[in-house]
Amino acid sequence: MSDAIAIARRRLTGARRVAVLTGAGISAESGVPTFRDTQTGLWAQFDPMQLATEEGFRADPSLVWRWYAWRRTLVDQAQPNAGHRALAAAEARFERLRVITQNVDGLHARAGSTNLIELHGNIMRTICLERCGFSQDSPARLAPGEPPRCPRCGAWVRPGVVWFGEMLDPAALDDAAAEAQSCDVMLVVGTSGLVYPAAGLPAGARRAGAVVITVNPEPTDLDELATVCIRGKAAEVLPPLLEAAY
Ligand code: BV8
Ligand code: ZN
Repeated sequence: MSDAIAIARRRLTGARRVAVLTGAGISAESGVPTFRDTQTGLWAQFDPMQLATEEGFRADPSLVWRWYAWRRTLVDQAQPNAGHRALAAAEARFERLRVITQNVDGLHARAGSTNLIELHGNIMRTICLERCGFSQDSPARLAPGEPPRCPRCGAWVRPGVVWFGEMLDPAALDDAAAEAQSCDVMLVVGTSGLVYPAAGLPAGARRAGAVVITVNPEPTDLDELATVCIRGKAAEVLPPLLEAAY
């Protein structure tokens, strides 16, 4: 067990409240391409920052709908990995362990995490573009179309995710910020830490006196905030890091 994992386990010993910020990296070993990797193959010529915006959708609804439909097929075929499962299992070991994810793939919930904040929404949810209130958890049940029409007001429907330039759900964001402020330890797993406001949470935790532990095979700017940096893959690191010794 790497020294870093041993040191991190010691910092977790006695912790009562643990917050875990996750990004696309935790789902990489489940076969879901990371945001930066999404642009492989036929989508390589598209900038995700353009596709994941309301402007991008209104400019070409069919293109953006097909991009999300493609990502949904990848998520459908994916299974939670040992990293997702270790976090779900660790919920019972601490007074509170809360997962704050940027991922829209729903794999934390499928792994059994119940104490979960999906900051950027869920790709399986579909809502009305004009926000008439229509929302549904599986696009499959909508009338065919690229994109389909809102059964309530006839406008386009869109994925129930937070696009760039759009505010996150204030309640979810406040919840996540409060968790960062009150945790003893924040684990930061599989994120490049480039997208705000999510990327600001580890700094908030550190300012509030928490121990920050990063898990990532690559260095990121967040390592500057970290008490312990574990250079490894989520599904390989999280089980030994979180297995019951407490
Ligand atoms: C907003 C859903 C108010 C959609 C997403 C402050 C400063 C600068 C810019 C801003 C700022 N405040 C706001 C902005 C603008 C913008 C922003 O942050 N831009 C960035 C690019 C500079 N933020 C917003 O627009 C937010 N809204 O602020 O509203 C507002 C409104 C108007 C104007 C101003 C303010 C909305 C942000 C949410 C956007 N939606 N997703 C969809 O998925 O389609 S963001 C999306 O990208 C993901 O959810 C995630 O957040 C991000 C990708 O990051 P990661 O998950 O970290 O993935 P990435 O591929 O980058 O990295 C993967 C990492 O994993 C790597 O480090 C890799 O090494 C590692 N890894 C790989 N394999 C493994 C691994 N780790 C462990 N194990 C492995 N096996
Ligand atoms: Zn509608």
